[in-house]
Amino acid sequence: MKPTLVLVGRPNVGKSTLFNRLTRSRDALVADAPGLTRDRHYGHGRVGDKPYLVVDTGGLEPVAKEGILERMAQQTLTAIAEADAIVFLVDAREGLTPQDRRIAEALRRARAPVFLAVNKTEGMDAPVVTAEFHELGLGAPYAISASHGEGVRGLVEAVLAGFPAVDEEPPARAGVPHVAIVGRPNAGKSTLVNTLLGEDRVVAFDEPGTTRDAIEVEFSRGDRRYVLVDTAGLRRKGRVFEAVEKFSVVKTLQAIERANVVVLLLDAHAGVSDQDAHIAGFVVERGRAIVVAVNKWDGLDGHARDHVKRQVARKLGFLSFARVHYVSALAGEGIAGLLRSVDEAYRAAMAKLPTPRLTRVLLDAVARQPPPRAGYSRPKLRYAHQGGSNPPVVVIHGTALDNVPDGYRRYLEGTFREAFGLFGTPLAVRFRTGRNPYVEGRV
Ligand SMILES: Nc1nc2c(ncn2[C@@H]2O[C@H](COP(=O)(O)OP(=O)(O)OP(=O)(O)O)[C@@H](O)[C@H]2O)c(=O)[nH]1
Ligand SMILES: [Mg+2]
Repeated sequence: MKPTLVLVGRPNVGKSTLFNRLTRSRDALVADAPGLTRDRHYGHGRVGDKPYLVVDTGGLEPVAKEGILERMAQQTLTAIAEADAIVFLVDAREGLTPQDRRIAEALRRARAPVFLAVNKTEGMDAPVVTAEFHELGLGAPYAISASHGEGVRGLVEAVLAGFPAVDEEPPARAGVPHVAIVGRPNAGKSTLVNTLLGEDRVVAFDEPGTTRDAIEVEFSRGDRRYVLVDTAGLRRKGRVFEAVEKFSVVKTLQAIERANVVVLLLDAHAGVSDQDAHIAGFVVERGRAIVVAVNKWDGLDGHARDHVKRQVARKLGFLSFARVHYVSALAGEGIAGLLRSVDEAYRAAMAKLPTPRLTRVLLDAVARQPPPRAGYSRPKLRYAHQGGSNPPVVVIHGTALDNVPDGYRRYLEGTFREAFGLFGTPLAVRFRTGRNPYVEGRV
């Protein structure tokens, strides 16, 4: 299991800047969905063969200006408690502040190792600017510049030194979808879990040793089997499990990592929050299949329902490929349809796309609408093959493909989706240019 790094520090020290640097990835899977929020707080990165997750706590619940620590958001405290490593950011230009001292005090009780990073040190003498921060008692400070990228790699390598290299693949247990139910506190995750498990008398197993207190529960509906991946709500109670509502960003991200399909549960009464959108963005970034379930639908009048539907369309517009279900977890309404969409999304995520058919679909699409000319050359798309599953990756081969605009790629994506009936999963379309002697010959 990949480690989760949690970035903490008072406002304005550079957490978001560091976050962006840690999660900037040249081969992001499907990160270009239009409308995907730019302002991200949950991300994924890797250094060498060590992948990691990152949480920017600056994005969790607002922190009151006064008494920062006393009021440090509950979600931030939970993230600190559940982190695998903590990066505590301070500001070299401001120097050591009383707020820094209080945060350091709280971090000393954390289970995970803390790495103290002194930011904004570009053009400064590292030993001099970091000197005063030794007294925080959190070990030797790392001098970095998040905005200039200085010292960041060294910091991350130190943070990851204690963690093994791990495999990136989502779980694949022969045809049994791993499903994570995620959503904000009180969205009704536990009710949904209880509804799903309750009718089944729970054939449950946990896998001690694989991850710390990770719980996975198998259940079935008709002849379909599923594995429910815990997001911190499941508790063993004798021979059965019960679900309690709890929210943890870290566990949510880890559950998404271990799932093939994610059910994003929204609370119809609360509407679509920024945090819902951030979680959805992370699901897409990680390429997992997704089904949206809007819960507590029973209690709403027509006007309120319209309002929620508009919100879903506006704030989750980047999930245009995902099914949306309006359900009542409590009454068990809409659950059968929801599971059908989970099945559909799983099938799409795992679909086998044969090269001859992919290529035919590609060439038909090009014939209907050729890619625009760019400079001297017109991109030439020759054939396509499947480069991966969950999410499906379509690799297109040809020449001058660096010049294919994003809009055209989305056109192809839509064409493949339609041709292969791929609903509920992100789909990555990548271009691979063969050697082009004409282009390479030009200086
Ligand atoms: N000189 C310098 N400025 C930086 C560096 N990193 C961040 N900044 C600047 O510091 C300011 C705050 O950066 P953010 O990344 O937004 O800080 P933050 O910790 O996310 O702030 P909150 O989310 O409000 O808590 C911005 O103006 C950044 O451009 C750095 O390495 N050097
Ligand atoms: Mg920030």
